Amino acid sequence: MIKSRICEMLGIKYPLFQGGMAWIADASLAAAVSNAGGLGLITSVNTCTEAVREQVRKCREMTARPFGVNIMLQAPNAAEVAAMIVEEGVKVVTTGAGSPVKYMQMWKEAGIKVIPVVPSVAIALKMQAAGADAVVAEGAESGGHVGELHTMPLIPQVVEAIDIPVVAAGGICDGRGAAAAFMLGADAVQLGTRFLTAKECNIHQNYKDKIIEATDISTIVTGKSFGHPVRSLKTPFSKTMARMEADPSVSHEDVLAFGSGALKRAVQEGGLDGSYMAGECAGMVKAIESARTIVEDVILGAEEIIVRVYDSRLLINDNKK
Ligand code: TUI
Repeated sequence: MIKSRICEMLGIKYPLFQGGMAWIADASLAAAVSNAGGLGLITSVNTCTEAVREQVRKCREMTARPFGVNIMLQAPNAAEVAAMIVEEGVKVVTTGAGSPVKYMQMWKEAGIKVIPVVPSVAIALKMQAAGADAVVAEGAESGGHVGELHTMPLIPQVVEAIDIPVVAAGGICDGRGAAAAFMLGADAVQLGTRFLTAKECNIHQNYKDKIIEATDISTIVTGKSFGHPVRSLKTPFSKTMARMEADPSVSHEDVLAFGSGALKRAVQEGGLDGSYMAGECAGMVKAIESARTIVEDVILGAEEIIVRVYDSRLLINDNKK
């Protein structure tokens, strides 16, 4: 069975995290992933901090296994959620879209395992020096807010630069991707897009349908020119945003205002004015499945591939004799 030092560190069965997707990752999804042996994560992006607290309490009722909270550091209530997770005795925190250094001491004193999402080697080194327990290195294949580097060159460079465990994210959605990530030196994998169609994922049915209908070229990155690169499904809405961004007569503020609240609308209303954030592997997601089926498919699939590659290498060696 695939195990790594991250399983021991967090007390999880499989080295697999579910991404803490903004507006999406709730107690229902996080508990289902944790119950399946992975690490479920609850997003801090909700109507208010008390709503996040409620999700944490609900998740604790739904699973006895470890789970965590993902804090989106650009959200206005990030500091409040940072304190709330200490009050609630949450054991694992992942962070995104910024540096969590100012919360690190508080979290470490509370015995929380801190796992920042990083888009580069320089930020991974900074997080290790600040006392992070592990990092999630996220390639630009992922959905939502993305960095510049892609997973294939990002993971080995981060693995080489730091000593703490590395969780690979971005473009991983099945056993093949997970096996590749382990080959690159990752200690675990994180999946977001694949969990969008989980039975326990409470997004609008239109969002799930769009993921299942997606092909290899169905995503687009908008907002790069003004420092807010976001990957989402190509829709008339995201294409309009891209056109606005390319139009010199439209200010960046106007583009941002156009996109404001659009992820929440997609998740809750499933309408034409939504931003359907998704990673490049949306084209590989073909069914509504339980979180348990997804977790087992990815981990057992990776295991099968790794064993097959190992066996075939032995075979080549045998043939040489
Ligand atoms: O955060 C994410 N992905 C997200 S956040 C999000 S919410 C949103 N809603 C509406 C519009 C835009 C976003 C949707 N998707 N991924 C983790 C991630 N973190 N990717 C890149 C980073 C990152 C970037 C810079 C982490 C750290 C960093 O700098 C740290 C430093 O030291 O400055």
